[in-house]
Amino acid sequence: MSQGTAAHGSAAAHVHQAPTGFWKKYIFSVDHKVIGIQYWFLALAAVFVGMGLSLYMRLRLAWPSGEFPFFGGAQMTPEMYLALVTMHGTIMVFFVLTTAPQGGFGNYFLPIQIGAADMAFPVLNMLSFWVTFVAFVVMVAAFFVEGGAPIGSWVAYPPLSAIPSAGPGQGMGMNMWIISIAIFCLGALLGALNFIATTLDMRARGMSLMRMPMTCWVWFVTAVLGLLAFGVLLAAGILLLLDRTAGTSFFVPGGLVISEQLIDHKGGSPILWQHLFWFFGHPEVYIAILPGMGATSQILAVFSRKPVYGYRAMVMAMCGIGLLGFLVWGHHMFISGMSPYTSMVFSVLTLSIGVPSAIKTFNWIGTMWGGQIRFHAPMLYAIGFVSLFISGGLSGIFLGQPSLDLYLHDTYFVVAHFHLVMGVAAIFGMFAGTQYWFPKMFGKMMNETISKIHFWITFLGVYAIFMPMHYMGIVGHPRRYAETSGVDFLAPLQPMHVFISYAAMIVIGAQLLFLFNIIWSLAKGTKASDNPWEATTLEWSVPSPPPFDNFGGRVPVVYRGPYEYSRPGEAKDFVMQDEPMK
Ligand code: HEM
Ligand SMILES: [Cu+2]
Repeated sequence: MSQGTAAHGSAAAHVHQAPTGFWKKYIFSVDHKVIGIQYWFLALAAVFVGMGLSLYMRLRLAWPSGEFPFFGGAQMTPEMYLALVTMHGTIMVFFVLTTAPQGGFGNYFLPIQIGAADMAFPVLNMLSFWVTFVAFVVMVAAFFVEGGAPIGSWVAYPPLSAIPSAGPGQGMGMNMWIISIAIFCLGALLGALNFIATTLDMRARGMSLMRMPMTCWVWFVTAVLGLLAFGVLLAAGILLLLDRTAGTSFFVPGGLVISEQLIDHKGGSPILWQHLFWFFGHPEVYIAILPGMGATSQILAVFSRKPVYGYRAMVMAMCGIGLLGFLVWGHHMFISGMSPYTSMVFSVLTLSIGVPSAIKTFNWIGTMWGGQIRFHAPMLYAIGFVSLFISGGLSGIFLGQPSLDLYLHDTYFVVAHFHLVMGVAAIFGMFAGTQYWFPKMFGKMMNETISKIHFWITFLGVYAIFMPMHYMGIVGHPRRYAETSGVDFLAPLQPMHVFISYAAMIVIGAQLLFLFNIIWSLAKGTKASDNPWEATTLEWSVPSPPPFDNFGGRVPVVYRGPYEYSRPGEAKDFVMQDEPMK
C-alpha cells in the first residue's frame, strides 16, 4: 500500500469522546490502551495459576509419597497429576502466551506506533477481550465440576478426549475444556481481524509498511497466523464435541473397548484429530514466540544505539517463518504410523525453518555488535530471550529428524525443548516488553535493582530446571508420568527430579519479586518522562501515559524509518520518526 492511501487512518476515522463513568472507562472500555492492559492483567493472573499448578506437579515428581495441602493432606493421585499437566499446559499456551504478547502489548502499542487513534474496530476489540475472559473462567471452572479437570493433556488426543467414560475428568471437565477453547478461538479470530485491518488501513501519513517498527510487523504476521490457525482449531473442537455428545464418529474408531465396554462408535480416525490439532498447534508456537521476537529486535536496537541489523531480512525471515510454520505440522506425528516418505518431507521442511531462524539470531547479534550497549533491565531480558531461543531451538533440530524423534518422542527431551524455546523464551519476551513499556503504560519507572535481581534468579533458574531434562529424556524418561518408582532404569534419576523441583521453587518464588516490583513501582516508582529510553518510535513522542486519543488532537506525520540511531552529523544519537528532514 502506498504512503498516500495509508494516510486516512489516524485521527479522522475515530473521533470518540473520552468516557467519564467508571464502567465505561475501566471495565467495558473501547480504548485500545485499556483493553491492552486488561489482556496483560489477565495473562498475569493466568501465569500465576499456571505456575502454581507446575509447583504441585514438581512436588509430586520429587517426593512421590509426599502429602500436600490442597489435596486434603492426602497423596496426589496419578489422575490428579494428569489433570494438572493438562490445565498447566492449556493455561500457559492459551491464556498466557497467546494473550499478553499480542492482546496485551499489541493492542496497546500497535495503534500508537503506526500513528492511529485506536484500533480499526474498537467495539469488536472490547468484545475480543471479554470473550477471552469468559473462556478463562470456563477453563478454570473445569477444576470444580464433577470428575474434575480433564486428563487428556493440552493436545486432547482422542479416543481419550472423545469418550466421557475414558477417565476421571473426561466427562463434564472435558466438555468445559472444549467449550472454553472454542470461546477462546472466537476471541482470537475477532482480535486477528482487528489487527490486520488496523495495520493495513490505519497508518499515519508517511508510515509505509517498510517504516513500521519490527513490533508492528510481528503483530501483523501473528494476526495472519491466528486467523488461519484458530479457525481450524475451532472447527476441530466442534467436531470433537459432536463425537462426545451427538453420537458422531469423526475421531473414534470402531470396535473400541474401554473398561470392558464396547464403545458404540464406528469408522472415525483419531489421527484426523492429530492433523487438525497440529495444523493449528505448530503455527500456535509461532503465535506465541513472534511477538517476543519483535520486542527483542526493538529493545536490542534501542539499547545498543544502533539500527536493527538487516531490517528487510528480518521482515522476510519473519514472513518465511510464518509461511513455513503451516507446512511442518507432521513433525509432531512422526510416530503416528505415517509413511516414511511423508516424514521425510515434513522433516526437510522443518529443518528449513532453521534458515530464517538463524537469520534472525545472527541479525540480533549483528544489532548488538559494536554497539554502545546500555545494560538496563529491558536489555537484559531481551538478551535472555536470544539465549533461551538458541538453547531451545538447537534441540529442535534433533527432534526434526524422524530417526531421532522415534526415540525422543514423548520423553523429557521434548519437555526441555518446548519449555525453553516456546515457554520460557516467550515469557522472557514478555518480561522484556513489560520492562520496556511499563513507563509508557503507567507513567512510572520500574525499580531497576529489583528487576536485575529478578532477571538473574529467573535466567539461571530456568536453565537449572530445564537443562537436566534433556539428559533425562535421552536416557528414556517418559513425559506425563506422575511417578516412575518401580521402574529400575529410571530410579537413578530421582535425585535429578529433586534438584529440578528445588530450582522450580526458587524460580517460582522469584516471580513474587516481579509482582512486588509492579505493585511497588505503580505506587512509588519515579515518574517516567515521555521518552526515558531515548527511543525513536511514535509511542515515545507522546506523554506517559498517553492521552485518550493517543496524540492529543495532533495528527502525526512520519518522515523516517524506525531505527535512526547514531547517525553521523546529528546532534543527538537518535532521531524520532516524526522529526522532519532538515
Ligand atoms: C516455572 C516454570 C515451569 C515449570 C516448573 C513447569 C513444569 C512443567 C511440568 C512438571 C510439566 C509436566 C511434564 C510431564 O509430566 O510431562 C509441564 C508441562 C507443560 N508445560 Fe510447563 N512448566 C513451567 C513453565 C511453563 C511455561 C512458561 C509454559 C508455556 C508454554 C509451559 C507449558 C507447558 C506445556 C504446554 C506442557 C505440556 C502439557 C501436556 O503435556 O499436555 N510450562 N510443565
Ligand atoms: Cu511444531
